[in-house]
Amino acid sequence: MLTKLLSAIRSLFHRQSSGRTWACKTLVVGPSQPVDGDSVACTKALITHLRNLGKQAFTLPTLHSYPQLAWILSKSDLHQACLPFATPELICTNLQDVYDAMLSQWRPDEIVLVDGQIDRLGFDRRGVPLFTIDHHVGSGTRDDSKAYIQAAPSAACLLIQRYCIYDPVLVVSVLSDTFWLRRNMPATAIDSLYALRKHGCLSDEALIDIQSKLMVAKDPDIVGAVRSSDLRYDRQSRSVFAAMTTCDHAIHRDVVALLGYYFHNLCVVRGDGYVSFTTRERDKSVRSLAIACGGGGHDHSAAALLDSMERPRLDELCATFMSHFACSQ
Ligand SMILES: [Mn+2]
Repeated sequence: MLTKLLSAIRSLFHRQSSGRTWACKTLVVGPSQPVDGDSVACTKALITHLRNLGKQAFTLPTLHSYPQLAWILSKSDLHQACLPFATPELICTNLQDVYDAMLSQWRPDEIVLVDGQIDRLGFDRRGVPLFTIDHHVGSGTRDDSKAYIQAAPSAACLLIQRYCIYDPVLVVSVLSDTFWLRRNMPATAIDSLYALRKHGCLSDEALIDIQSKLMVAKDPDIVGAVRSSDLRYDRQSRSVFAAMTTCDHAIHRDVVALLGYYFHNLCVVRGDGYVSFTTRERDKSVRSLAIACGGGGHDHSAAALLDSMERPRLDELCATFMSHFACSQ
């Protein structure tokens, strides 16, 4: 009885304390890398939410983007001081230059970083305070004045469940990070989709529309990229190692998706050294592989940036990766 009462009080307190006092002027950004459906859609939803509260909110251009996400952010989401630095796709080459130019005209009270942590911000804040909302819990969970970091299917689920932000664009986040409700806490993700639905933000038409925007025709260069990769695989352990020659982010992501149809365990190195690890083995984790290369991530999906793309380094990485899964049969 007492336990029940305590838990009811705790839950009431939690609900009361989850309301956050947002700053008057907020810069909302995702991590500099990777830019994905979760970070972009959360950025958009948070900007809209803050503006609806009568506050000023902007974001910066990103270092890259994907065509299927191009409809989410528009010029009006950027401060006008940033526009000369951004392409029509709202991409820039140097976040620091854009940020500094913005500061000369508009200084935010706070930066809110969604879907990544401070080491991924990608620019010097010049003393502006930072608040982080993230669902990557490799370095632990947090709930204090500087960060809200809890396990969740996507950062959007934290915006929905904790901050009561209901925006249909957050469906993009949920679908992206759960691989369309296939992985990464997919049933938990349904709670967030249901919350959107309950608050009148998710109609059948909206869900169909968002899914069709996310489904773009595949680039035939994906096939070429696989063919020109240094491809090594082990049928026994269902693992594939691929070192790509291209640095193209979209091609890399689609090569990972394509190889995922044939293999359970993937290590795919992009031409610039960015390496992603994924596994479908329930009892295996790739996080330690990424951490060993200076990166991090989730149990079933993690990434790092290699210090070298020289042959011996790739051989070493391939050997480590293959042996990690060698006994998984
Ligand atoms: Mn995410």
